[in-house]
Amino acid sequence: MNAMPNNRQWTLAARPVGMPKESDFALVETPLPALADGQVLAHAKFLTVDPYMRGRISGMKSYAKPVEIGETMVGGAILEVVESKNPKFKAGDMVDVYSGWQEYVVSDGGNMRKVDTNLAPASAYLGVLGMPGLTAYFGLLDVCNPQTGETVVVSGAAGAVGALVGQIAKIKGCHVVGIAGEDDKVKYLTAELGFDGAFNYKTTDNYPAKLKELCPKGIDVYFDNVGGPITDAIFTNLNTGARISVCGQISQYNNTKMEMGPRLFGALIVYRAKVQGFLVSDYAKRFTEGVTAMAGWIKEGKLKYRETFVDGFDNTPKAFIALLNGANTGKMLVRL
Ligand code: NAP
Ligand code: FER
Repeated sequence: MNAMPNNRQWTLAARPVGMPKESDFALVETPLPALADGQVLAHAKFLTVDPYMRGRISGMKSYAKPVEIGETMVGGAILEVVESKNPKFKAGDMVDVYSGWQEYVVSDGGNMRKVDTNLAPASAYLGVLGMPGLTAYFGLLDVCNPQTGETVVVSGAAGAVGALVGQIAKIKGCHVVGIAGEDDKVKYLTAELGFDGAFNYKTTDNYPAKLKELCPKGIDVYFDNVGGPITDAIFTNLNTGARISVCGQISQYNNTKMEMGPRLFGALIVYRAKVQGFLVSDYAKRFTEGVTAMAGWIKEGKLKYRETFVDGFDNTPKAFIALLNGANTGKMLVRL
């Protein structure tokens, strides 16, 4: 047997206050156990950094257990099998594992799912064909049921989830407007992804007026990735029977004090609107349906996706912080 390499892991060193800092994470090196019969050794090729990780390190009570100080950061990854003593896997297989911020995994294979690299490049299974893609698919179609001719607005529109939400809404024949934080992202949405309109929330003063201009028939569906003042503005331009899918609230994740905004629930009465939060994991039984649909649209050229790569395992905390600062277009990934 070959000598086992050392593993390296990014652990949580301190609970961040506000925007996370690199010093909130610590790199540790640990030896790997010798491979036993039935086990697989795999090496990470892509790690995903996602906004929900901010919640996991906050220590607040939520839908999932927090990462404790000293524990390895959680998260999805695509790994390549290096050595296998398990008949179900062979060297070279690409596998999807929820193994977190570490370079190597030794496993009995129970937590490893082979990915089909003939269907899509391996990294796509952390984005368009993975958790963010399924979030877009079910959070839009199941929660909001958008109809042909309706107006759909999505915030966080140039990110992993948002860029897919807008394109799925276009596939469904909707008028689609995206909100993002850079002029290049706004251009990407309208020039490359076929959004009907988009604006930069960082350089636009009057969100309600901009929404009225870009949504002349009012808003039927709002897919909320961000919360805060952008979401407040949506309530000024709703149509009767509007549906709002609350996917994320990233504008609030680094707050050290609860933000107090306008109280807008009156609009829900006036417009008989529905607001629903959801977790992608609520749809676990239907993931195959979602992946099949998304893969089909990619093949037909109806669904495009981008990835922003940060190279090097050592840069994983940097990539996470950059994601929270909006450095990504499409899915933010670490490439090893
Ligand atoms: P993403 O959009 O690829 O990346 C995060 C983006 O958020 C950044 O690129 C940045 O873009 C934007 N952002 C950062 N601070 C902001 C602020 N103060 N106001 C407005 N936008 C801000 O991330 P993602 O993976 O696709 O996730 C998008 C949202 O979906 C997140 O809120 C996440 O928590 C949520 N989510 C929920 C579920 C679920 O099951 N409910 C599953 C997956 C994701 P700009 O340049 O545009 O600012
Ligand atoms: C999950 C449910 C929700 C999950 C991630 C999320 C990694 C993300 C939630 C968010 O960004 O708010 O099972 O698995």
